[in-house]
Amino acid sequence: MRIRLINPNTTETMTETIADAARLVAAPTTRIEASTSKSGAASIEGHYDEAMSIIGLIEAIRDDPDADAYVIACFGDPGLLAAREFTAAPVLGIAEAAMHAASFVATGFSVVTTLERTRIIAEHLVRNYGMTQHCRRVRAVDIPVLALEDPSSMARARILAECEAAIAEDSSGAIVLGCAGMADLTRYIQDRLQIPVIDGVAAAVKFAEALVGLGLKTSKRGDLAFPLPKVYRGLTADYAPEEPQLKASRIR
Ligand code: 2AL
Repeated sequence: MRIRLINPNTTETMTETIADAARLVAAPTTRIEASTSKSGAASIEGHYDEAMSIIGLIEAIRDDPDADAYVIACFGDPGLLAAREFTAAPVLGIAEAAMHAASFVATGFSVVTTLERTRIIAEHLVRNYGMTQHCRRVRAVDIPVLALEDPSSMARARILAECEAAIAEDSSGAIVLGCAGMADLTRYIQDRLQIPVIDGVAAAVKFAEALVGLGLKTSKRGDLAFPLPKVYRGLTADYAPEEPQLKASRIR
């Protein structure tokens, strides 16, 4: 099977980190094809960045209409429901996948994310995903997304310290890493904490494999039906939903 892994921010180096984490857990028969968004912000750290990333995300799906599944590799899960409307193939968001994985291995988990403002966005996601019973607390380390790649930010040590505080203060049995750019820290932190540490990129890839293996696609009955064809104007004109017959002729 083939999974299209989309980094909805425009930073190539982060896509490489994400793709490495995905390939580490993918089955030998799964091909991971990673893409970096062609438009939008260098890092996604707020509602505006998220909104601006969605066209690039949809473009990445449109450029590869035959993937068996898609993964949105940003912890805000930007455009998740829009993407599920746009394609029938399963679409996984890393926050939703990570929180579900955590709920399978612990009765309570903490999320450790980047900035205070993304911490608040992650709290919204906890509520939207019905995870309030499972998520004990969302924490931020106050490190911008792109600084995760900069050794002088001491990101590894600061994230580890926040995870230790989560165990001590939140009584959490598992940690969810709250940024795709933390994907390469999973093993390091888990080895030190000796509790499950969940990176959403890896979780989303494994859930995508499971859904494809089960033969499940996104329901086209109800709100996730293909978008209704209509005229779009201005900057979005090129993204107007097509007539179903036209779309069917392009998609298997
Ligand atoms: C993210 C992420 O995963 N990628 C990005 O650009 N911003 N999320 C976050 N919570 O910092």
